[in-house]
Amino acid sequence: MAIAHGTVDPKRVGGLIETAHAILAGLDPSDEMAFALAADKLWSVHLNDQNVLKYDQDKSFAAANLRSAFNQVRVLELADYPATGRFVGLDVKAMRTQKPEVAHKHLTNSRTIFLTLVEKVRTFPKDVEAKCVAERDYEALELAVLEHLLGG
Ligand SMILES: [Mn+2]
Repeated sequence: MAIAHGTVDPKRVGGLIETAHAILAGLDPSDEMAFALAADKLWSVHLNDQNVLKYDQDKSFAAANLRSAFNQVRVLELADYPATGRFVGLDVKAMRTQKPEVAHKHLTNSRTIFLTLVEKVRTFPKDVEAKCVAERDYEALELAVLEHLLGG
């Protein structure tokens, strides 16, 4: 993304960021999405999850790191991503030992959690966020986010 504007035809350069691939590269998925959004180069996302450095797990969205998932949804929501006309995709796969009749649940579970997190982002108290930032009390902000995610 950083060198896109140095190419012959920058408008043809963009990217799709997958949660798990960012984690496997040692990166923070929401930071990468925000960076690409800032350059209007986030052409799509594949939301899923990954538990540390092992094979490309493509776990259900938020299954390994709920906070990271919240952060990803937050950057997409704050950027009004749907207004770009681009799509949020899920790249999740069934666990191999599951019975066929439940092997599709990773899709509906990921969608459910995504939509729940959209509501969590939209209902996070903006006054609390503004106060914490104004006072540079980021520990209070962390606690407020965690309590919000826990339903408090
Ligand atoms: Mn993957």
